[in-house]
Amino acid sequence: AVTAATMQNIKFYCGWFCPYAQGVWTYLEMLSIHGFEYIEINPYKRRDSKQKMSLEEKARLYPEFIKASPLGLIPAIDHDGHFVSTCTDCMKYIADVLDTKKRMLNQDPEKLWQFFHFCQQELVPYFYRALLAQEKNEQNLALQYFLDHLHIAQAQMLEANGFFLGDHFSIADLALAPWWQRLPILMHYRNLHDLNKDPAFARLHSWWAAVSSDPSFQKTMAPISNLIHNYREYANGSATSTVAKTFAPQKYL
Ligand SMILES: N[C@@H](CCC(=O)N[C@@H](CS)C(=O)NCC(=O)O)C(=O)O
Repeated sequence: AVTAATMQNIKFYCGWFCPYAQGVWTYLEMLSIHGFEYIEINPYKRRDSKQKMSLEEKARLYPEFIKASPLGLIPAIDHDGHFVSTCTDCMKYIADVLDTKKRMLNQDPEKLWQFFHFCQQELVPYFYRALLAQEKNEQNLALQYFLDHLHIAQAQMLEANGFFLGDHFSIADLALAPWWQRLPILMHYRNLHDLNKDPAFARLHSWWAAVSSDPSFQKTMAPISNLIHNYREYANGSATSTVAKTFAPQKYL
């Protein structure tokens, strides 16, 4: 069984700015009584940049991290020599192995994972496409798709108020929360209107009120002004990171 003591054997490779890592971090905070080892990794060439660092360079700077994450991406976990990387696999590992009381699941975990994958695979890409696109009409198209997917997301919530499950935080919430927190980035660089004031997103307002008042999630929230600065190379088209390549807008629109 996983006890508080074995939680202490977790090395969590994270980055303060990384939304993929943030969901995993929140989950670990929720389960942890005596803590885990938080290891800050900057996978880019410079501080606050989005310039790709070669794998060789990462392996030289962070040899232990590369063992846990062979592609050199955060988040990653080293649990007593058991290595897990990518946001989804880390979440699954925590849910299966560490969340012994299944605090973040319910009787129907399949529905939660479905929503999780919908957010990760369908919705989140438009956040990046809107930010990465340099042409105005590509930006606007991506923003429109992003809003369409947010509408679908809120329609899928299982209860009328609060978290995805109503009164209970779950993995479903963690798939969307880091990007909703980052909406001001799209407001700053892409003129997105304030969705927190848009009555079309009333269900998500109630959801965000619940998520953003949770102490575990709050621990992981970077100041938005720091995030806006950190994301500027996505917005000005100079980013060379994996995310920038994966969501290069011309490939998708
Ligand atoms: N598909 C990965 C994405 C993770 C990711 O792209 N993380 C970024 C930071 S937000 C990273 O480590 N980038 C380093 C790089 O591009 O080399 C996941 O789901 O975990």
